[in-house]
Amino acid sequence: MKITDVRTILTCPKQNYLFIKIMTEDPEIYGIGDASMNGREKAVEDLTLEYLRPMLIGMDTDRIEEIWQLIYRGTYWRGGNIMMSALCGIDMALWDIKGKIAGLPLYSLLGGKVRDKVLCYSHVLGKTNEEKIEKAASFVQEKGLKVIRLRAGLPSANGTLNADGIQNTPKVEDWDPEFWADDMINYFIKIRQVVGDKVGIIYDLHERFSPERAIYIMRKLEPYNPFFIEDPIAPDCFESLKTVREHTNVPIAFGELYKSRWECLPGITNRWLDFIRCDLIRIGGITEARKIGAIAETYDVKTAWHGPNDVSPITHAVNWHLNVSAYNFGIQEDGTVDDTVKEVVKGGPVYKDGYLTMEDKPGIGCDVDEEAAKKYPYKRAYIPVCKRPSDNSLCDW
Ligand code: GCO
Ligand code: MG
Repeated sequence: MKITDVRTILTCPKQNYLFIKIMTEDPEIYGIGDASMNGREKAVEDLTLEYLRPMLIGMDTDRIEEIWQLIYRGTYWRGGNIMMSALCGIDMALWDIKGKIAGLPLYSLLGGKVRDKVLCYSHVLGKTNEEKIEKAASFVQEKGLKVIRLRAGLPSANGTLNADGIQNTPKVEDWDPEFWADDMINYFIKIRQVVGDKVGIIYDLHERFSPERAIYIMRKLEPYNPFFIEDPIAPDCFESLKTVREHTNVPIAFGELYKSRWECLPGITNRWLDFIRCDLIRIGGITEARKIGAIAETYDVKTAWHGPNDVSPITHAVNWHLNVSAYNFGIQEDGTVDDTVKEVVKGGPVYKDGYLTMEDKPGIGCDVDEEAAKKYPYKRAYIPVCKRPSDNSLCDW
């Protein structure tokens, strides 16, 4: 089947999302992929329409690997967040088309199911620590979550991420990695006391600490049995990850900022991490996730694909298909999907008692209501920045 058009849908139902829609010779068969990149959506859209669309029209939708390589290698410059996001949108849309033509759900194209449902975790959010402690308890007792996720940061910072108006500059959060490390440790311990020993607790340190501070925190948390500590340090220096690994035995999850298989390699092949948790949109989609997943399986590393609210239900659905069909699946982050988002994007995984399930449909199993999307126009928004209140210096958010 030939590609007849490549279109974009940019919309902001609560968060900005960029979707890529690939049309074929058969008006009934099209594919939709997610190319959302928080804070840079327009750049991805421009690359898609100006440079990728003209070269894709007329190509065969079946040749996903060839198209992936053409965009990745054929660009010559390689990778980068903007290009990999556009590549992901196209890659997902092509897998969606392949599934629709075959009449099979994506997981079936990936080899079929090895499990029936997907263990997941949700974010404990709140404006105060008391509110978060209450939320953690209700997640476990009422929602039946087996694993919950905390994040390092001041409670007052919750809510700075939303695209709640057109912004001209990033919002600023107070943060001081040197000063607040002990508060972060005490917060984790309090939550452990409230939820008991059987509940898994994930702690997202969100690249906020130096290796030395990360080790300090992780060693203090060892007796409290974290499910894993996520992104304790910034991803730029591989030796730092090695140092952290050598000084603590807490399971480590890493990689939501990685942009390729090659960035994942040192952490996986040296076993400096236990869970690889790339964002599918950053790494170029399903085609690349399969390869990273297979390398991880080879080295006894599990997957925990990135799945916050700022990736759309389409990516959540793709994560689900990968998870049910991969032996080395570890756990899935489950971003709560807002009702306005559900009005625009139809389908996606459904939560019940700590697990995610999905109805069988050909392809990825999601669609975008374009009329609904038009009701929520794009709003420029930035990822916030962190500054130390003491001297106004910037640190990792
Ligand atoms: C997570 C992440 C996200 C990021 C967000 C940035 O683990 O879910 O750290 O919440 O902050 O994706 O846009
Ligand atoms: Mg994270």
